[in-house]
Amino acid sequence: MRKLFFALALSTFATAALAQTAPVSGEVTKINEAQGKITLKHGPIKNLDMDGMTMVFAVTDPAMLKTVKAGDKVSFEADRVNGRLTVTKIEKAK
Ligand SMILES: [Cu+2]
Repeated sequence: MRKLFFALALSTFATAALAQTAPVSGEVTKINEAQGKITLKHGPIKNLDMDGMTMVFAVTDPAMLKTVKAGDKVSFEADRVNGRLTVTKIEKAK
């Protein structure tokens, strides 16, 4: 019984995570370390129901802003965190 519960909990979690975010390609146009913000020119973001545009995002961890710089092509994930559009993951595009 306990095993079944864990299996259910895990699959529910996995499904929710999949529905939440997916990698989006974009380009860094500006970084504001003081305010913990990054401006990205991004393609469509399905989980946020957003078309391509250039916009400002918050970041979950200010350290993320040190891993990329303006002009970098990136792959990132974004979500609504406490009502703010936030980059939850970012890396240079390969
Ligand atoms: Cu946008």
